[in-house]
Formats: sequence, C-alpha cells, structure tokens
Amino acid sequence: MITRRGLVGSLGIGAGGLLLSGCDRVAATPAFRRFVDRTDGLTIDFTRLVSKRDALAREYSMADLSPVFRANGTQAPAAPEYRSLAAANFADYRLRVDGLVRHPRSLSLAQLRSLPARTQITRHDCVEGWSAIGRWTGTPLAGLLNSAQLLPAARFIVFHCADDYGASKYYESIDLVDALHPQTILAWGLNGRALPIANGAPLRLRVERQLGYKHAKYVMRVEAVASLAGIGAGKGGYWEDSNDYAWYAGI
Ligand SMILES: Nc1nc2c(c(=O)[nH]1)N[C@H]1C(S)=C(S)[C@@H](COP(=O)(O)O)O[C@H]1N2
Ligand SMILES: [Mo]
Repeated sequence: MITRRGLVGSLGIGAGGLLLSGCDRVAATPAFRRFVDRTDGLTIDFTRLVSKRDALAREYSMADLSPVFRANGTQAPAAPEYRSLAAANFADYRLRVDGLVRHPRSLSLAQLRSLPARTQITRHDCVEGWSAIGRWTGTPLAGLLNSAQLLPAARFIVFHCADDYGASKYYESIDLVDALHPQTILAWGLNGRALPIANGAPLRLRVERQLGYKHAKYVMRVEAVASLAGIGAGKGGYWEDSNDYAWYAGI
C-alpha cells in the first residue's frame, strides 16, 4: 500500500506539474490526454484513500458506555520485570521511544500523564465477535513522535509489549497515517480511572480505525522503523506472524 501510495503520489505530482505548465500543444496530443486522464483518476483515488484513512472514528456519549469493559488476550502479564513494575504501581515504569528518531525519549508514567491528553469514547471491535464502548484517556501518539522527531526514513511505528504470548512477546505496528491520526493515543486511563492491568496498564495503544488486536496493551517501547522485515517474523504483529491475521485491520 505504501509503495502504491508513493507511486500514485509521484504520478499525481507529475501530472499536476504538466498541467500547470500550460503547454496547450503538448496537452492536446492524444497520448498526453490518455496520460492525464489516467493519472487524474489515480490522484482522485489516492485522495479518497487518504481522506478515508484520516476520518475520525465515531465517538459515543457517556450513556453508551459498556457497564464493564471486557478484557481479552493477556490479562495479567507473567514476566517478572512486568510483575515488579506492577507491584510498585508502575513508579519505575519507563516508556522508551526510539529507533528512527532524532531524540530518543524515556518517559515515566507521571511524565506521560502530564503531557497533553485526549479523552474519547469509542467502540472496540474484536475479531472474536464482541464489542465494547469505553472512555479512553491518553496522550496523542503524534505529539510524542513530534517531540522525538521522526527521521525521514521512518515509515512504521512498532509497539513492543511486556507480555509473552505463546513463545514470543506481543507486538504490533501501524503506519504513519494511523500513527499521526488525532484519535491514536497511548492511553493511561479507562472510564475515568487508572487503566486496569487487565486492559493493558500502565499504557496501551488506541488506534480507533482498526480492530482490537492492533491495540497493543502493556506498551514498553515505541520504535520507529523503515521496514517491518526485521521485527518478529516480519508480518508486523503477533497475530499477523502466528495466525496470518491482516496487518491492516481497518474498520
Ligand atoms: N500486549 C497485548 N496486547 C493486546 C492483546 C494481548 O494479548 N497482549 N490482545 C489484543 C486483543 S485480541 C484485543 S481484542 C484487545 C483487548 O483489549 P482489552 O483487554 O482492553 O479488552 O487487546 C489487544 N492487545
Ligand atoms: Mo481481539
């Protein structure tokens, strides 16, 4: 998709440049018309694609909240490092932001909570066939990435989690369209309280335009990468690698 996007983007710019040149003689030739018609179509597709991806997920009201926000997957990570962090109420927790960034960061939970926050009431949809509506509070990922300054080669954001799931640690990844989406937050609060351990404490991803398994819980590290090839088995996430789940799980 990124490749197609890059291709379409550059074709679009090419066609625009030619159109702006105002060279009527060239513009009138049938070959040029065919080229423009084709690239115009692609440019429109590309714009639609991007605006769809940028659209906000529906937000709900307090009256819509699920009485209980169900937990799924790992609900109490067994890793000793996680257990000792949890025992101290995450006072020693640090989120690392690294990889292809100019300024790698390391942030405590208190620091994360003091950053600009967004609260959103959204519906979580799990592929296993259940949904729940919750009120999430957290810091927009875009702000964090801006402060760390992504390097130009960065194309994906990988979330490394604390829990072992089967043989490997859970992990997930998203592209920059979703990473910079205004509703993409690293949440530390659920329904007005500290995020429960069952739901991913101290910090979990909300990426509201995608299915449940993309919403990494127990996030320890946010890594910017140029390619997913070197992460896990290369398909971009725990379920993608182990069960062939789709990497882009748009809803
Ligand atoms: N680290 C981690 N993140 C995870 C999972 C997990 O097992 N471990 N399960 C995923 C799945 S399949 C879903 S539906 C949601 C569940 O989030 P919840 O426990 O808050 O309902 O978390 C996702 N993120
Ligand atoms: Mo899920």
